[in-house]
Amino acid sequence: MPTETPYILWYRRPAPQWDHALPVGNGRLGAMVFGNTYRERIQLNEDTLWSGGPREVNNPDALPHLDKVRRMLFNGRPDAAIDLAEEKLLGDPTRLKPYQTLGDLLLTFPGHETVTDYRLELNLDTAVVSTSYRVDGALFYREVIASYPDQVIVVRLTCDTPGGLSCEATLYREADATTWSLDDRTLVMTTHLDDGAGLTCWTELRVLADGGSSHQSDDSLTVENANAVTLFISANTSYREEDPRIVCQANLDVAQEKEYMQILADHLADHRVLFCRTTLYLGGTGAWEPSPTDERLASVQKGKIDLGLVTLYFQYARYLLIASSRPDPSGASGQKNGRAVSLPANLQGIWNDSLNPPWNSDFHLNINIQMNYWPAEAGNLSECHLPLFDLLESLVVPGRKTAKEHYDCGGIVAHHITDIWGFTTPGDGARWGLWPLGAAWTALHMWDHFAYTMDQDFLRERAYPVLKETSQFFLDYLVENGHGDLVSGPSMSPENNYILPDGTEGVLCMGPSMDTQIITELFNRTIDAAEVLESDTDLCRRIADTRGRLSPHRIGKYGQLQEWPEDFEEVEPGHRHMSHLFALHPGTQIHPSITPDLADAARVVLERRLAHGSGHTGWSRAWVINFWARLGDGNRAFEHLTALLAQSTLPNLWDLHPPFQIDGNFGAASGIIEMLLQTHTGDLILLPALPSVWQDGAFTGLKARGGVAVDLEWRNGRCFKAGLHASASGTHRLRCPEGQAVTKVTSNGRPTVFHVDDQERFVVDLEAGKTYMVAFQGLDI
Ligand code: FUC
Repeated sequence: MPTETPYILWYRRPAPQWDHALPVGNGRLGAMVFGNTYRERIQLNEDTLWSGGPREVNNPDALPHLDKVRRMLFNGRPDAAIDLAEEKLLGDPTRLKPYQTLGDLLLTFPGHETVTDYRLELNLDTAVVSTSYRVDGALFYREVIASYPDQVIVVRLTCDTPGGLSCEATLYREADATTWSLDDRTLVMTTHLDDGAGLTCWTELRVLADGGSSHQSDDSLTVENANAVTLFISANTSYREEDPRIVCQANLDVAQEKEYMQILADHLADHRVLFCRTTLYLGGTGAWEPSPTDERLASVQKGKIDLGLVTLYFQYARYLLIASSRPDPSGASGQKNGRAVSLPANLQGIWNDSLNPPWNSDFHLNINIQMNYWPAEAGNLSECHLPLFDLLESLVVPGRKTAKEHYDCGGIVAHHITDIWGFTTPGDGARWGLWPLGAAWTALHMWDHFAYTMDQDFLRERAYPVLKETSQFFLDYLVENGHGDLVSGPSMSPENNYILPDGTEGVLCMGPSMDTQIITELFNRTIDAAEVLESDTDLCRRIADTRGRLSPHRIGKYGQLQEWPEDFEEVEPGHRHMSHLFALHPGTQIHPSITPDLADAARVVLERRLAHGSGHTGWSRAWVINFWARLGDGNRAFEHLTALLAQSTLPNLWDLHPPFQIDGNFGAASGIIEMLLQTHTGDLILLPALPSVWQDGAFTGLKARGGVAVDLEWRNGRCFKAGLHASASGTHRLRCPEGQAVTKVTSNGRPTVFHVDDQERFVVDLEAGKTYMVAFQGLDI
């Protein structure tokens, strides 16, 4: 079984368009490398470069109309309700301003129009994009890295012929920017967004040539006949820095003093600490294959099964998370003056080449941002989860204000979209935006971070305050539906429409199932957190009472889990959102062995949606993989994983909505983990949904809740051996594939006591800092 597998994306030609180029990133700075030989374009991003600014968005007209909209919905008038909601209940303004491109680094290499031996590659193990080719026999090699320790992007150019390197460099942005040279090695681009009314940005390029000569023009630098050239780029905006120039230049000063090999070594060490925690092998030759990545993908599109491409795709998602979501390097966290100290991956991660990207490349809170983080903990990248919490904490103050002014409630609320400016009101339009569960769903990620790391300080200082205040909002906000149940609303089942018996179409309603499911999960986790912290007994009693009055799951005429409180028909039965399956995934309320009837009803929803064409967007398909995995159906999960690769994946392995949207990459990686290891029920379930094509395989370093990293090798679909690395002490209950039993648990060669409980789970106490080896019986090899 291969242990060292190179995870490499590679191509025989440059990227013909932006969404085929190869991404690098350090969480804050991003770059897309095309790999052109004559005119190279390296498109740049800085994660705070958003249009717009702080503003008042609450609408004083909303509260006086809230009850009226609720009454209309209770009285079966969703058409009137949406009209009034559209007019009165939205924030003002309703639209977000976009996240924008920083611009391009353009490099011209005279004489490199015709080349041989071309290769463009992204090595996931090293986080280096390289381009190599020959011109008249001379070998040219180009590397691009985005260093987290040094906070710079570095482009390194070499050639095996002394003095063979000549190149012209400039910085370009389509609008709001000016580029000029400071001296023959320094180029600056200043940006002032929104025609001078928005953020300012300082981008600086420094070119260090080994040998040869350097010249400047007004807006470019030229190096001639050098042996090697190193280009350093950094950028900062006024979002966090009073003077972005100072911090940008300080970063460049430090980086420039270092040898390139040292910068690279520091970059590798930093990246590999995160990336190399996890390995995955699903059979065959592993991730490696002698053909280029675009050709492998094309073969999968024609029906070939390429298990190595699946492992590559999985590790690529982990790479993308490392590249687009890192906490502040200073160790600071949370928010400062209302601004998030670090920013999470947005709809495009960190990579955007446009001034006006799809959906503003914003933070969508009605599934997309959460999906970005589904693989964060189980994929052993807890640190990369932290920027999401910085963003959430930046919403606390504005979210309190919106809760008060729009709903007259305590606590925190956010709706379906947000930005870097603390947007918490209903936005876009009532049919998308009037959905007050955005903060609640995101707050559940804070609980998950605790559940995987068992970091009680994090729970006390960061997670619990947010869980508590988010729960407090719902204690005030829920209303009785006339049948004794408490319901949310006006809200919706994102973003689906229903049909009333008289043919009227509705989108808003009182008590959509997803809301109840998220609120239940939120209440559960808030109580769990308070119990761990031994605090707020009275509040928890109130939360538990309220939870007991939430409307129950309902099963409709098709045997399906109902999406709305009434058994309505849907306008689009193949809708991409499957919101009412939240309780199955990522929620924890439905599981085949614990709630079999509800699991059957969830399966009916899934079958019906898929029969009507759902899964057509990448993220929707990714969610489907997770659902099938939770239902224990590995073959169906694999079928949709294959469909995602075949129908919704670009040659650079980015997910397609279409257009490019990164959530599907992360959602599918989560699905792959869910097929191999599930811990959401409290048990540690090994191989819960193994497809028949993954009969032999191994992983290392996937994380289980309770602070355990798990290694597993399986053969013929049966567990062969496992390793458990405990970072926290606790009791764990292992479930093996049907018919298998644990025969022995050892630590340091010494047996560890375990017992089998009445549900045939193998119960073992693990001690923090120790590694345990698990042996299985019933392996037929
Ligand atoms: C949700 C989805 C869309 C898209 C957008 C960014 O609103 O319904 O498909 O992913 O987010």
